[in-house]
Amino acid sequence: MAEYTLYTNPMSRGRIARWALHEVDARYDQVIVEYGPRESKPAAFLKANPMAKVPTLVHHHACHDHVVTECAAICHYLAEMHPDAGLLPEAHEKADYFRYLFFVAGPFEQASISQRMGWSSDDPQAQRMLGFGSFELAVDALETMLAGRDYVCGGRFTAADIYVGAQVIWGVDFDTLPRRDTFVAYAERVKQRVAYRIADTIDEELIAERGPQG
Ligand SMILES: N[C@@H](CCC(=O)N[C@@H](CS)C(=O)NCC(=O)O)C(=O)O
Repeated sequence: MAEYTLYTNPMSRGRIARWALHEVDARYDQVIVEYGPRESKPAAFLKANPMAKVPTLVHHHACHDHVVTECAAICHYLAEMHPDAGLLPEAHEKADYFRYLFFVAGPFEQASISQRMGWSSDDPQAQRMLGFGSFELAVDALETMLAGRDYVCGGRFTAADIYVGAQVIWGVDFDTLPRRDTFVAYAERVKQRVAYRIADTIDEELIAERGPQG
């Protein structure tokens, strides 16, 4: 058995977890989980993740199985489990690392999804309660945070760039983010990662093999 089992679907956020697995050069088995009713999904997957969401990562570690869900957590967990990959932040990088990782996984993702669903409010009181304020505020904040630096922590790629990078790549490629120079340049930069290209190719080939259902 490989060290990890990745429950994923090629048309899902599971692509982020696959990218992270390749960044740390981990051995993993994949289980493709089809979209559909809960009852149609593998029992082991449902047991591992009561949310029935992909990606779900199971780490077969020293006679125990450890389940990790949430893409951002998976990126950081793999960086912790494989420190030689050099994806963990140094002490002086930790503030940016955790700030950006949590900002993008929380408020920024909520802002993007809300925008896609057409959920927004101009009411200042509602915006005070919403963790992301408004889509425009979250996008402007991310642009300011990424401006003038190559990566989340400055000049060096870390595990935070897998998650933040995937969100920005998605936003630029699918026009869910405004095409601002900072976003386009950052997306192009992180796409140059060898691990990104390997993982992306695997998922694109799976989509091609599987046909329109992805
Ligand atoms: N917050 C989760 C979101 C996971 C998620 O929503 N996954 C979607 C695919 S991108 C899913 O599994 N949808 C299938 C379903 O809900 O039945 C993460 O970041 O990993």
